[in-house]
Amino acid sequence: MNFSMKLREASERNNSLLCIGLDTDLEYVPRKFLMETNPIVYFNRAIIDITRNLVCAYKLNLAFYESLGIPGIDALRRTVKYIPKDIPVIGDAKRSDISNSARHYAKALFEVWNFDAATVNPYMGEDAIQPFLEYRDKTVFVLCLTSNKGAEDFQIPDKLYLKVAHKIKEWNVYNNCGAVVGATHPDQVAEIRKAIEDATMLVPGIGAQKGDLNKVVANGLNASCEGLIINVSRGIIYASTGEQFEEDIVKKTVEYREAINLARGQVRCN
Ligand code: OMP
Repeated sequence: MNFSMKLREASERNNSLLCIGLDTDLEYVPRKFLMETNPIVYFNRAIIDITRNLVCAYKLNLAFYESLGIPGIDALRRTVKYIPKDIPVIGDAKRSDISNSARHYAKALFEVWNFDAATVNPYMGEDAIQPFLEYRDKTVFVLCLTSNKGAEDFQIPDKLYLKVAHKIKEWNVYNNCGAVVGATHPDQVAEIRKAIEDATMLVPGIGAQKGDLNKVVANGLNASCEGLIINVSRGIIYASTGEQFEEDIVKKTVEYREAINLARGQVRCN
């Protein structure tokens, strides 16, 4: 099943546009897992067990795993394997390179790690993205307007993000190209939605980065009231490190899912 179909089914089944970012940092893993040989694996599994009926996707940022060396790589592999097959998994590595190298990055993300989607950087242009797009059953999320302050350096002047958005529309021939847009730019979300039409938008920046959830939902849904994946990482997985961490994480996840659905309910759809 391709990414889009998997996403739609998971989203409908769980009534959710919420993606949990498994950006797991050993420093915040509850003490009870620290006895395990690879605590991140067991913490991630616990999160997946309690949230699998509440999300439309999971996203793993590879930095958190690669930075731990071989145990991190092992944790990445075992976490992706543990996620139920009917929930899409996004590999967030923000890759791209000359096409000969990009082919290998794409192979690693899609064939070795088995991600259903990946994030890529558009700075090197079309031939650096093309090897990812060739995997038609996967989805490629192109950084369009990032959530960080540095977006002001290149992306915002002259509205470079809009140029990227138009390219995403052009590259979305096989319905497998979407945009990453930070929730810290809720007004630009509307402009980008117009430019990419019905393509899927991955929106990080809710929670710890204080993006505007209501505006993002109002401005980011496509004409069918879909096409939006809202990622929360720290705001959920570090909701608590205490004994009751499972309850706290479920509570936070439900809160975010309901807040998104409430905002979605206010939007008139086709
Ligand atoms: P929290 O701020 O903890 O919710 O994490 C946000 C996640 O989204 C991290 O994995 C970031 O690397 C990622 N992200 C952004 O925060 N901003 C962006 O503009 C793009 C991404 C991303 O591509 O996912």
